[in-house]
Amino acid sequence: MRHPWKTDIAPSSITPESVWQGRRKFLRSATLAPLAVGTPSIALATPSNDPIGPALLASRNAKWSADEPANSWRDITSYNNFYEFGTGKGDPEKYAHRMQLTPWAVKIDGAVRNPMTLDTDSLRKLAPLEERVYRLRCVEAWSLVIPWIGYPLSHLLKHVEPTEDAKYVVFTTALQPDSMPGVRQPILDWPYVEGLRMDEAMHPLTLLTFGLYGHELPAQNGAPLRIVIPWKYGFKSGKSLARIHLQREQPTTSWMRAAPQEYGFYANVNPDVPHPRWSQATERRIGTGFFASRIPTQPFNGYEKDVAGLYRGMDLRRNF
Ligand SMILES: Nc1nc2c(c(=O)[nH]1)N[C@H]1C(S)=C(S)[C@@H](COP(=O)(O)O)O[C@H]1N2
Ligand SMILES: [Mo]
Repeated sequence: MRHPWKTDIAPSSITPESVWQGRRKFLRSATLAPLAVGTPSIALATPSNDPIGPALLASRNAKWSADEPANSWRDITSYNNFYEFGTGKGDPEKYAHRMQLTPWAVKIDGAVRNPMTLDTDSLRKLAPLEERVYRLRCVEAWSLVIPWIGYPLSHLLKHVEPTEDAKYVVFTTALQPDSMPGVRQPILDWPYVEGLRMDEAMHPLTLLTFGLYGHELPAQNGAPLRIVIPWKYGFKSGKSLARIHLQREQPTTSWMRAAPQEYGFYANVNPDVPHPRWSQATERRIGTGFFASRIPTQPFNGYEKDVAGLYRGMDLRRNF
């Protein structure tokens, strides 16, 4: 099936550097053709479309990968939300490299038998890395398809041995006022805080993420590690994690605190429940050009059969 938003070729099951390199060469030589047949012109031939940064390799997990072409490296790393660095889509690419990434420590504590503080390397080595192509649907009604690299958060949570009191997981992300121009503005109550119910956090789709496209995460995508929950609006997927805290009570997240009528705790992608100020029925796939048609948004962002069971019996209009 051809998608009008096709901007890359589905990677093979294993994606060593050389494979990506070869694929990009192919794309560069292939970019002249689409213009001739009238499909949208996409900025694939720019040097900045080459992945940069240290390599991070992983085998493709086909079971948990979307059968759709991924967005280009350029799209994924230049159109970002990371309000600590400003509210413009280009601000994270411009400023996030100022973040101090070493040393980095994530504190995992609260309702666990084995609290610990781990550096990036120890966290990365805790379980085998997988490449997973996930759709990312922003609450602003645009979307990307991203080949992430990581492992299910459940591996880390089991490692710290949750107690009976562990009903919710709270993610607190990094706060570095000296390198984050955005936190001088009171847009959110910094640091950025997100959360999941324990069963959501333990779900095999919930990915502790260290890289994308065969490379370590660029700063603007949440280096050195972030969480990715593909069936929820993008704001649930906190970047640059500093603390993972397990507790009995449902936390108040940054977006709930800022606008409780607009952003709920669950934030499952739902085309039938509009945001108070706009529809969620369709989305714009980034990289397809301004005149490309919008595509229908799927319940739970297309992961309905995998996750709908988590919400059986819940009123999803009330628990938005
Ligand atoms: N710490 C932090 N995490 C964040 C955000 C943010 O502003 N700060 N923005 C969120 C939003 S709204 C989205 S859509 C995704 C975007 O992830 P991406 O830029 O890697 O595509 O990150 C989420 N994680
Ligand atoms: Mo978002």
